[in-house]
Amino acid sequence: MTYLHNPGRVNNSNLLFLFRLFLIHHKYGNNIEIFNTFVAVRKYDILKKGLVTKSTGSWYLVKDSETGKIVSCIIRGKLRIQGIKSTNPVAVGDMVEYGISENSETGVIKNVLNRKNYIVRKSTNLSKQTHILAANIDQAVLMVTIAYPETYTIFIDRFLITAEAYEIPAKIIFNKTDLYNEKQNQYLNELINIYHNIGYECFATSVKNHTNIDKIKSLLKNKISLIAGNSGVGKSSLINLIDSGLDLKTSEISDYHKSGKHTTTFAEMYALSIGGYIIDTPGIRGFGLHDIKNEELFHFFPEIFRISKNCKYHNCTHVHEPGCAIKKAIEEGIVSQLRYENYLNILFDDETKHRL
Ligand SMILES: Nc1nc2c(ncn2[C@@H]2O[C@H](COP(=O)(O)OP(=O)(O)OP(=O)(O)O)[C@@H](O)[C@H]2O)c(=O)[nH]1
Ligand SMILES: [Mg+2]
Ligand SMILES: [Zn+2]
Repeated sequence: MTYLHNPGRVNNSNLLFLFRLFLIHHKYGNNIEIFNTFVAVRKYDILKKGLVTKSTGSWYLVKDSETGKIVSCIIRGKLRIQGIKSTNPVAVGDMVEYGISENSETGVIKNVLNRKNYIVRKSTNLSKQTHILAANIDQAVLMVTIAYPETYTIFIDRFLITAEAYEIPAKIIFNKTDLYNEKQNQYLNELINIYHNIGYECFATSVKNHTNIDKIKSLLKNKISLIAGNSGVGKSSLINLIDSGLDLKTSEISDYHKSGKHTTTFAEMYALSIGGYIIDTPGIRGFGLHDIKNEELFHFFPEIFRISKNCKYHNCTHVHEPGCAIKKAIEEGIVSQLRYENYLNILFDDETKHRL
């Protein structure tokens, strides 16, 4: 196509640059700081490494790997990462390369380095796009409550499936034990028994009465942990108690709905004085299970997976097949009925599979 070589035409890369300037202007308005940053980075291409500690979708806080200084950054252009279709290209916990000019306060993220792992939650829209909650984490801690608000076990199981799928060790904290009546305590013990037997470490805490907080401190020490759970279960309150230097916003749950108010709105990573980092996340309703095929779902229920080797058919889905070892294990009380019901619910619930 000869016209591309016409010397009178505007150079393509300059056009692209101008177009990007236009987009930046459209997104951030007349912010001269961002304009300068954008132009300078393009010119000098100085790249530094840093850790993303906060992401709002349009702004990011990056902790410089060398100086430890926190720099606020924007993204330049489109970042394509490991073929994941996600609504957010950069997540808390990501290691990034960013550029910043000498006299600027704002940097530009240019690359996201390879992720060790990541955990996703369902997107707010109905598309199959995922939202990455956090990346490069050592463990995922799920905080749940038997009441005020009640966390449903299907939510717990979806979280555990997600963690299994991404090979991230998962732990469960049952909080607000100070509020439980006898019946609720009985249910608490039942659940702890079920999840502990599968191999998940469980903790029963009261942030209010400081019960078992020392155990949580040892759990979090020197690790990068994600803390997730429904709104109002006490995630931010726990972090405040563990590290009195942090002062995260918390709020009473609504009496009427007995549910949280989504006080934490963006995932943010905090350095703990005991060593390690914790990522506080907004209360979420569910976790995405996008990549999991129905016939593979049981792989992410470790107790079902272990026993499935004894099923008569190697491709047994543990629903109707004769000679199913899982059915037998449920009768014998080795596999919990509750877990199996959640397995079936997730297996057959196509509608909520990507959305719950
Ligand atoms: N009784 C009792 N209340 C608690 C406990 N832990 C937290 N709370 C209260 O529960 C409410 C919600 O706590 P938050 O820490 O804001 O909850 P969150 O999980 O961070 O909620 P989101 O940020 O909305 O996701 C606050 O009023 C806390 O004081 C507990 O162990 N016992
Ligand atoms: Mg919170
Ligand atoms: Zn089977």
